[in-house]
Amino acid sequence: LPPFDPRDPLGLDDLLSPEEKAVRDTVRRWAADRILPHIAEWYERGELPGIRELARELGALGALGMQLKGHGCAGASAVQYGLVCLELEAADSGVRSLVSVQGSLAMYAIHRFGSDEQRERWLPGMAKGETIGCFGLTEPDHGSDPGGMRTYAKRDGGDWVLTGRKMWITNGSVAGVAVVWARTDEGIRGFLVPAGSPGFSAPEIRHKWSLRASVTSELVLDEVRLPADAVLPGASGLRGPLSCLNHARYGIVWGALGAARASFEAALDYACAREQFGRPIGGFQLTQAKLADMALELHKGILLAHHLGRRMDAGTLRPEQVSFGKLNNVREAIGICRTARTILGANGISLEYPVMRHATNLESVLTYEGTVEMHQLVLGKALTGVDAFR
Ligand code: TGC
Ligand code: FAD
Repeated sequence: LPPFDPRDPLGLDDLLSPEEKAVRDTVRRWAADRILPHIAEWYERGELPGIRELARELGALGALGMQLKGHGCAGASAVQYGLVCLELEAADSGVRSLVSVQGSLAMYAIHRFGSDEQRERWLPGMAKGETIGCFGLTEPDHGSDPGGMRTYAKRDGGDWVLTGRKMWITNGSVAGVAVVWARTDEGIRGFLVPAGSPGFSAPEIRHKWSLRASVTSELVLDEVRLPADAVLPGASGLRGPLSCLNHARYGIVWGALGAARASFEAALDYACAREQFGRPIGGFQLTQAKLADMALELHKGILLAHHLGRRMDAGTLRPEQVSFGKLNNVREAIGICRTARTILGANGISLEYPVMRHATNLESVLTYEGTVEMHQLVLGKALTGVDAFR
């Protein structure tokens, strides 16, 4: 029998092809080199310095819009994309967020719903990380209920004129292009708003206690005049943005487990080294119970992510199944991080160790891309046939 590996107790590596392992290992090395040595300092400062350079490096790795085909995108599998999300979030959720929003939200929207001209104009530079994108759906008064959005676009001759506000928008202040969803006379439509458009600004939101190494912004649209071809021709109705969310939520199904894995491994190492009452705390039954339960949920989560990834690659993944994965894996991941924190005792609250940073990051991940409650209601509706949202 192969030996038991505490870092892969179920032997889940066997599920991966050599190519998938190569992608994973490349990104893991990049994160170890470029993110891990600095992340505690960046987190404390509440910044992601060098974000443009990091984006270009991620582009060179093929991580931006990596599942998309053509226009300079890597055309990778869903499982490869998932592995990249996991490795990036094992470093920090902020870096995974940068990649999720760029690839799964902004680029995906343009790739799926854009015209040929829009794809050619934006996607090659975005795949290289030369242009950063953001995705503006949430508003100050409409988060879980984006269908109630107030931002509106009205036609004026051949132009569109956009007015409104978006809130909590990842990458907003550094984006060269914002995908903005707005109400029109024809229902909800998506618009490509280049940075620098008169009337458009993206002030950064400060004083966050989560996702501190991530740029989060407000988008202000004050009669922003755009040409007729700024609208995404293929998207009409809430189905457009929600389709993009399926893709980003799928990445989070994997990503959250990266934060959990890093916290589990920190706790395991600590439990084996730290002594109290004359022996390693990992020798106490209560600590072992915690470690065993953490390992169960971490690796069950990875199995679930694999299953959903194979379904996505086969074209059979349903949105309800994405909700299943996002709800389960983020909720279990934050539980693992919180338990890891208890094993580290006082050190658990220090930025010297990654667990508190991961736990506080996951507070955002629990909320964005659909809160726990939204995914419970999606599943509740699928199970019972009754819509309990309103
Ligand atoms: P409802 O009436 O159910 O649906 C309206 C239309 O949309 C279709 N639809 C979907 N299509 C594709 N994928 C899905 N998952 C879909 N869910 C619904 C539906 O079939 C319908 O189409 P049609 O053609 O019949 O009109 O809509 P509702 O108003 O009842 O809302 C449903 C609900 C609550 C599930 C939805 O609004 C929702 O998911 N709310 C949560 C909002 C959310 O997740 N926001 C995320 C913003 S982006 C973000 O957080 C980025 S953070 C990223 C990072 O930094 O990593
Ligand atoms: P609300 O919708 O006000 O919800 C508050 C609480 O009420 C939640 O617990 C919710 O589950 C509950 N609730 C609401 N309705 C119901 C109901 N019917 N039944 C039961 N409970 C209910 N958005 C973007 O568009 N783009 C981004 O790039 C982006 N990045 C983000 C980055 C960060 C760091 C954060 C924190 C958020 C980001 N968001 C982004 C916004 C995010 O998607 C929203 O915060 C999320 O959808 C929830 O909306 P809300 O905060 O307005 O909460």
